[in-house]
Amino acid sequence: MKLLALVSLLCYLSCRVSADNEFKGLHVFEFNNSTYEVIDAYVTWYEANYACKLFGMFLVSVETEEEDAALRQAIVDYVADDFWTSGNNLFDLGHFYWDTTGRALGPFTNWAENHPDGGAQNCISLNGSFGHKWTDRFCSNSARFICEKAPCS
Ligand SMILES: [Ca+2]
Repeated sequence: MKLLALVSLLCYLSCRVSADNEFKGLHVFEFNNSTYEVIDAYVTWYEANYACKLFGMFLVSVETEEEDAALRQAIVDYVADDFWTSGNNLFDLGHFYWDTTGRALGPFTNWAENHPDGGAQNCISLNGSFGHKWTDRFCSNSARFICEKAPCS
């Protein structure tokens, strides 16, 4: 049953890709042997997570200050937009981790002031309202997103 649901979701997403080109890349760039694609679509965290996998990539994980700076530079023109990362605490409330690597955040983090501010905001975005520093948001909110393909992923 779970597999059926997953296949349905993948078909749904791939249809959206081909139907109206909703998932077009805004910007592709490389940094430290990873390739990144900034995607021009407003979707939930869950949709973003699957969409990156459709592209043979993963939702971005931000492990170093240098990577964070490269990402923020890539989206500097999109001051009004949030971009989903793979960061979430869906399965261990209170403890954020990168979905792609399964590793806890840190040691580097770049939370916006007064964040994370908790509640049921379980997914991390690079938030345009805070210079694309990190905020916890409701995973069901819509945001743009960034996919990453690391050499060993
Ligand atoms: Ca990364």
